[in-house]
Amino acid sequence: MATVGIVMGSDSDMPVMAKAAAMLEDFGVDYEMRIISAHREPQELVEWAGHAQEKGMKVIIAGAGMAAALPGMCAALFDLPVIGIPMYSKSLGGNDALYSIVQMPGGVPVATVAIDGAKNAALLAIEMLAISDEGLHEKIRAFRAKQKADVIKKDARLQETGAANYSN
Ligand code: RP5
Repeated sequence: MATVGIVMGSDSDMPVMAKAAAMLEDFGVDYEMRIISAHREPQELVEWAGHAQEKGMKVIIAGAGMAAALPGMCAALFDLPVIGIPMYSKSLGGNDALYSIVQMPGGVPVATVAIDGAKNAALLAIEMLAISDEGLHEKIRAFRAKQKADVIKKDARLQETGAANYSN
């Protein structure tokens, strides 16, 4: 049983999608990761997304590029939250996928994150699950506190070294 489904349209999406998987692992959230192309193998997508809920999935993270049908098709087949990640592409810079994914017709939402925004997609999925999981909510609080402490440290170093000597 996996709580989150991660699906991508091609293995060329893997460098980005791996970041979502890594974040879920950091938070101890189970996931199932698949490569399923909406355009190249539609029946396989119907089979997977149509049965995702039976397999325990509460959220699907779907990443795709170009004429990105995958997140929208997942939302058509799965009536719990779907988070879409538009992939950067050389020809149109990811705007093609962004527009495809964000412009869903009323009634079938996809929560769309930034182009290549796999980290935030995973965090959003974790926050959705944390609504009914106090242990996970506590991990989010700790994550944000560390994030804040890291920025404070960087600012302190900047004040100490000055702009000319600051390197990140
Ligand atoms: C989309 O087409 C995939 O999600 C990928 O981002 C893009 C290109 O796929 P490949 O030609 O690299 O397989 O379906």
